[in-house]
Amino acid sequence: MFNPAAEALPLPDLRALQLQQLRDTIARLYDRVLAYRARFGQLGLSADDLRSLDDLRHYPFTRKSDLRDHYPFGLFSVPRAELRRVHASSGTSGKATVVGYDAHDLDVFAEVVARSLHAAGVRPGMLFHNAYGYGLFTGGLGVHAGAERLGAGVIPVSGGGTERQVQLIEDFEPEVISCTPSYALVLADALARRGHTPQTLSLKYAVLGAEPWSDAMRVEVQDRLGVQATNIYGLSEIMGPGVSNEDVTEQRGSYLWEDHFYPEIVHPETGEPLPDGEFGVLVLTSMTRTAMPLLRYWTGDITRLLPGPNATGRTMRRMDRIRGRSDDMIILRGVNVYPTQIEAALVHFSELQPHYQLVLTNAGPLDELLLRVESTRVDAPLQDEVIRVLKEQLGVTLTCELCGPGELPRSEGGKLQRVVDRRAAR
Ligand code: ADP
Ligand code: K
Repeated sequence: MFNPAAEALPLPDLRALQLQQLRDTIARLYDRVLAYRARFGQLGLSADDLRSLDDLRHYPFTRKSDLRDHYPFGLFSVPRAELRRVHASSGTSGKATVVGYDAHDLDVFAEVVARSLHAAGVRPGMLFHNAYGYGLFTGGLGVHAGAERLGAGVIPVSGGGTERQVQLIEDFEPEVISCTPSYALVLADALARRGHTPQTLSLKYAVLGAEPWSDAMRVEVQDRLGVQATNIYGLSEIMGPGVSNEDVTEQRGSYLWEDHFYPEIVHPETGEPLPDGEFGVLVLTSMTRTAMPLLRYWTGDITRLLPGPNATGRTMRRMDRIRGRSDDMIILRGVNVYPTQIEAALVHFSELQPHYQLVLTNAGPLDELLLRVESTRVDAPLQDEVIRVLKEQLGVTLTCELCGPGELPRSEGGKLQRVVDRRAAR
């Protein structure tokens, strides 16, 4: 463990700490964030109404739309001069979801990532090839700071440029790689083309996340890169990567750092809390965040909590892999995008009609997204322009097929299925 005192805190102490921290968070939101004060006021709630952890169910959820409504800094609870970093969720333009960190938040961020990486097998002195994207996306800088905190030597490669990545892996011989699972397979292909086998590669550990993946994919990555791979989970609204991570000795569910993030699983329709072990929407409260704590944030991610004894000595609960989402968000190479964002970007083209379909496939190692859209002009230059604009505005790489008017299915009264998922299970 990176921090045994915290990770193995006796359960009664952990629950008492959570209750105190939740009360402090509610009081802080009431005092400092107008939007929360108004909501609590309407419901007649204050921090004093949280007498047990069970009382949390009476408090309102926070949703992604709340961040958009208060864009950019409306939910922050510190003056802007105290900010030390700002991130924005990937794949969004215009009213992105913006998150802020003060010095204390960055300290906690590095701590939870360091715990995550330690659980993943990373140790001081190892070289760490970080292929998560740097920039507004939390992945690159978040993992970077945590790896440094742990005492690893970080190679800040960022995403893309596969041939260069391969060259750096050959030359620097890192023990650890961190990226999305789909990109790990792209790198495995490229390394194999250069004649590498798992035995000739220096890599020992892979820390993979930012998008859903399966145990079958884990086996493939492990076999082809000669690594042990663990699942890192997180989201910018709560912190970034490192909200939870699997232990490499178990590879069975990601430990949630419950002294900072309070987890609940709720029913996707009713919002009622569900017991440990049942699948539902993961709802998280960031209890120690000072620049932007969020109460009961609706992640949209479907999973379950795995309580009970484990061999690692930690008292914190694990969460299972993400099974899917309660909304229509698509995750493409780690980048989040909603169909409505694509729709909004298409408005710029006078030739395009509001009839479109999004087809997800996975014939190769990566998920691919095909946009089929009706157009009064069907030619290659327009097709390329659509692809370019979507890449520029949303950060997503997709292919485009222009169709003649009337070629795509129309709604027959019910909800039109915009996203057609043709991905095979891995
Ligand atoms: P991140 O930088 O962690 O990807 P974002 O805020 O851009 O943060 O995206 C968060 C979303 O990405 C999560 O709500 C979830 O849907 C998805 N995600 C992150 N990590 C994983 C993971 N390990 N497995 C499945 N989905 C993940
Ligand atoms: K993501």
